[in-house]
Amino acid sequence: MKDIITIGDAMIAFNPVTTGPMRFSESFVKKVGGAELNVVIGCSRLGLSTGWISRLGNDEFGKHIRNFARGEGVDVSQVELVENYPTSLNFKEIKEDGNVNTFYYREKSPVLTMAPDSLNEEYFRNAKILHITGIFPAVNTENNLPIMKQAIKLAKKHGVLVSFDPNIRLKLWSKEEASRILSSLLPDVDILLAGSEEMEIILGINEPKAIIEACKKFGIKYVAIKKGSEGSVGYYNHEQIELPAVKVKKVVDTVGAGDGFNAGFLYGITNNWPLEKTLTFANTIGAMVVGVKGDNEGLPYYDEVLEQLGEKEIIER
Ligand code: KDG
Repeated sequence: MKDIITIGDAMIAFNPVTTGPMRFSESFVKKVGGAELNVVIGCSRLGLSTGWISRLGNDEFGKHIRNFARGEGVDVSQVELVENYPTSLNFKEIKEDGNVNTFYYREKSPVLTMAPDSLNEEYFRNAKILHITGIFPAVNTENNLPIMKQAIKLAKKHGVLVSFDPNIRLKLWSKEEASRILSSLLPDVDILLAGSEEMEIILGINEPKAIIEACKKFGIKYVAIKKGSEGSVGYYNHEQIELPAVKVKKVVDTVGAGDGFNAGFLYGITNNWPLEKTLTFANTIGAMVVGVKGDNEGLPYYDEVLEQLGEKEIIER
């Protein structure tokens, strides 16, 4: 039985060695990225059992990503390497303040070789939570939306909770398209992990209280509204809590912070934690991720979160 399974495109992320405009970046370090994969890597480091459904090119980059995910303890039995579709790439431009501009090369993503009947029903039968994001349908709506709908159908059939992060990437689709497609998924969502600006795009509201009211109407049981440096708001079991962001010494790279938050929130739900404990844990992980360069390098192990929370002594040498 897997705690969390996910579906998504992953890519080689080329991180610049220097900050500033990418046209002047001469050296890049080869890393791995992909929002859905980052979340299951984060969950896996915390101690959950995870699995990833995807396709990668049958090339050096694809082999590297599959090995990397496997090394992080993510089950890759549902990841196939395919011919003629090169592994997706993402070149990053990192600004002085840690904010990031991304340049995708993923028009012919290997996930385009998937179809709804590529999904293995047994995999869903043996999972507790399916985590999906708006990136997968944004990569190619025509091909990927039916796959996502089939994944949701299988999850519902087998009592698997559906966790959803809109992850709106405006380099992949327009606000109008994102709103139209992603709002149509909300009635099937059990756990919503969204940025307040994303909900503004999807539902036209960004005030957490109003978002939570709207979520209740959709039947969404667990809600986390991520507000970046302003903290987050959580809702479940009839309780709503707002917490400020955890202070960060130096922001190095903001990419992956939302995925880290998601991993922490899903960890709390999986362990039936009370809301405040879950939200504190998730906020702490989000803050830890921005202090490290890379999409998933900053995702902490469980003990590291406890150290950060002051619940475990730090022994450095
Ligand atoms: O959430 C982090 C992701 O954005 C990053 O790893 C790359 O998946 C990615 C994307 O599509 O931007």
